[in-house]
Amino acid sequence: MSRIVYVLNGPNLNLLGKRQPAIYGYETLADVENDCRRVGQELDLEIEFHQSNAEYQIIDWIHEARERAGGIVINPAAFTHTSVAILGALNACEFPIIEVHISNVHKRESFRHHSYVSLAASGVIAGFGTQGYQLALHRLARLISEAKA
Ligand code: DHK
Repeated sequence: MSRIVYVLNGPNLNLLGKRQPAIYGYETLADVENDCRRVGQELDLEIEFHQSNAEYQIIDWIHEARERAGGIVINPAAFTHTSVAILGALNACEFPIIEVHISNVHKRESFRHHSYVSLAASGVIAGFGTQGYQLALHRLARLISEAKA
């Protein structure tokens, strides 16, 4: 199985570090990307890291990943709670998908308690801050190696 992993980030995550730091912390998306690249190297994963505020762009990256990747880590941000279209794109993938939320969505407003994306995810990480991305990569590396064995 391919060791390419797409790490996809949804709307407003470009403002990470500046937006509601009490909820999302002070680390920027560039910090998260650096962490993912470092951990990716340790785990022998090739990281494709992207962020967009546009739903169609995230869907296009999922379609691209479908052709060449071994897994996806996705923080769909607000699209988590609204996007049947992103769920449809993820359902078209045959590799493992890990859903990440920086905040503990279950401790927040009730509209954040439902995720369309979870229907396609092998696992969900929420409330571990930006460290959640690193945990997700560790889990994906395990799932990719198991699929190979
Ligand atoms: C990020 C967002 O922007 C919210 O819309 C989600 C998620 C939670 C996060 O915790 O990373 O509800």
